[in-house]
Amino acid sequence: MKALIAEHLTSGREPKDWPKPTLPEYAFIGRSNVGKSSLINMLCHINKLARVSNTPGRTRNVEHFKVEGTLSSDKPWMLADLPGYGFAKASKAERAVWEKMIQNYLRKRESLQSVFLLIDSRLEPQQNDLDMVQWLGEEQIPFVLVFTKSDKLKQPKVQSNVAQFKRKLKESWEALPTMFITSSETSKGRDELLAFIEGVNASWGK
Ligand SMILES: Nc1nc2c(ncn2[C@@H]2O[C@H](COP(=O)(O)OP(=O)(O)OP(=O)(O)O)[C@@H](O)[C@H]2O)c(=O)[nH]1
Ligand SMILES: [Mg+2]
Repeated sequence: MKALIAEHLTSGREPKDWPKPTLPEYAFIGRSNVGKSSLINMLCHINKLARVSNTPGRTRNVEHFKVEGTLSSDKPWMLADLPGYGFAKASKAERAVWEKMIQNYLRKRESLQSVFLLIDSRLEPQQNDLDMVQWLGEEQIPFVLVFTKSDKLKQPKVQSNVAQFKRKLKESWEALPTMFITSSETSKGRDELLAFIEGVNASWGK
C-alpha cells in the first residue's frame, strides 16, 4: 500500500481564506463530535493532522488539507474539515454564524466533488442529520453517508441503525445515497472511502 502524504493548508471562514480550487475536493460534515476530524486522520494515517477533541465544537473554521495519493494512485486532492452542526452548548448567534459558513462553503466551493455526511452509527436517525440530507438533496450537492464509530457497538446493531436510517430516507427520496460504515479506531471503511475518492479523482478535469 502507498503512503499518503497529507498537509494542513489553511484555516478560514471565507472564500478568500481558502486555497485556490485547483484540486478535486471532499468535505467532511456532520454533527459536532460525530468523528469528522478522527476520520480525516484515519484516512491519511496521521494522528494529529486534524484536531480531535472530547470537547464538541472544536473545529470552528473550514480547515483545508492537501493529500497526495489514494490506494493505487498518487494524484493529489483536497479535503475540508468543517465545524459540526447541532452543538448544543454554542450560543444561538454562534450557531447561526457556523451554519451560514457551512452553507456558504457547500454552495460556493466550485471544486467540491462530494460531501461526506457523517452519521453516528450508535444513534437512531437524528432530525438534524435528516434535515441536512434534505438540504443537500434540494441544493443538488453530491454527497455520500458515512456511518462512524462502528467499533463502539455490535455489528447487528450497526446494521439495524443503518437500515432504520435508510427507511427514513425512503419516505422522501427514491434513490438512496452511497453509504459507508467506518471506524477510526479500527480503520474499517478506509479502503472503501479511498477507492471512492480515487474513482472521482479519475474523472477530475475530464
Ligand atoms: N471509538 C471510537 N471513537 C471515535 C471514533 N471517531 C471519533 N471518536 C471519538 O469521538 C470524539 C470526537 O471526535 P472528533 O473527531 O473530534 O469529532 P468531530 O466531528 O471532528 O467534532 P467537532 O470538530 O467538535 O465537530 C473523540 O473523543 C474521538 O476519539 C471511532 O471511530 N471510534
Ligand atoms: Mg472536528
